[in-house]
Amino acid sequence: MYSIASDMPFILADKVAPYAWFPEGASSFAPQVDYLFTGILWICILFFVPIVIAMVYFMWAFRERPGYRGSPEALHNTPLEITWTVIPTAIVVWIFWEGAVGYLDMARIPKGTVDVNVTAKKWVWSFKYENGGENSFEKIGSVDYPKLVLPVDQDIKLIMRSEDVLHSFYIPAFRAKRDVVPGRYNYMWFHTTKTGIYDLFCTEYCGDNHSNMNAKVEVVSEEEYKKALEKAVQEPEDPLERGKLLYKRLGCSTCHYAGDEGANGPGPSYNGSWGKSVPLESGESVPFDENYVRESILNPPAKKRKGYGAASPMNSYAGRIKDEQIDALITFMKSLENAQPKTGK
Ligand code: HEC
Ligand SMILES: [Cu+2]
Repeated sequence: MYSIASDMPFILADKVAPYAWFPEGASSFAPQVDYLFTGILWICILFFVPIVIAMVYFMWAFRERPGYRGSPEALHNTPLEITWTVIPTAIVVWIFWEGAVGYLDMARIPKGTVDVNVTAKKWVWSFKYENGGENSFEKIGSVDYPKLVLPVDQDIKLIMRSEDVLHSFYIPAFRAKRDVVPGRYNYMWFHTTKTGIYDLFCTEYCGDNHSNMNAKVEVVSEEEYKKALEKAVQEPEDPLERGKLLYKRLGCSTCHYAGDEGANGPGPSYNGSWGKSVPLESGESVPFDENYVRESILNPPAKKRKGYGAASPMNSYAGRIKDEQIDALITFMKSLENAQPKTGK
């Protein structure tokens, strides 16, 4: 399992804004969101405190005691009632107005954006750039994060879809959040204002390893972005390197432990599997070889491994994976023939 917990300080520390508990803003939405959030927070405080003080005072002043008789009927005070109707109404209208303006700004996608395709699946984010290249990964601590590279001072449009269940795309530093839905595209946009590395979270509970469905967004200069795009195009020639990359890029690592990385479940570890005999739900056994791996990738329910089969969350990769990519993954699994199972778990 990824040890996200040990990397938590990295995620939470750094850049905490003076108020609003958001990280320091890095998109053009940030000032507006922070302004409204802080405004509403202060309105709440300015109402809450006097109301509670008055409440406690009235409890004491009008308590029942010998010789005290309260008013037999509710009293009426027109100026007071007008005041406490008009002021809150004005405040609510202001909140609505600010909220609506901000919402429209986020909903209206400008022309001339840098477009990135975002795909969510259990439990990995993947990013495809305009030139067809896909994202790389960045190791921080013990965790390999998918990394989305974006140019600074640009309007960015994300075209988002999910391959399985509902996910939600959230970059706190950009104050940008949107659901990612299977069976349709969802769009969002933002304008990057600052270079740096930012957190990206899935904020829709999407199954066992939801809490590991994180990524990093790196905002870089225009030149660095061009370089990153060139690098993003190719998959490595070397089949083993290619297999290692695909293992992460295709999300296998979110369910299968391999080498010394990846999640410890719900899928079996590849370590030491190659060439062994695999017991199936059906009672038969099959050798862990090329054909078994291929079938497991293209049609996972065909041969269910004993003890894993009942509620297997593995989706078929048919139509999403090329034969050479399967070959590369096989090379990767072969290289783990003598790898040790994960210890200490
Ligand atoms: C959402 C979790 C998940 C993802 C993602 C996933 N798998 Fe699996 N995989 C499983 C589970 C659970 C099983 C065991 C049940 C079964 O056989 O269907 C399994 C079984 C397998 C098997 C059979 C292994 C054995 O020991 O019997 C292979 C091979 C495999 N997966 C390869 C892959 C590859 C390659 C990828 C990425 C392209 C991948 N899986 C992505 C969950 C996943
Ligand atoms: Cu998710």
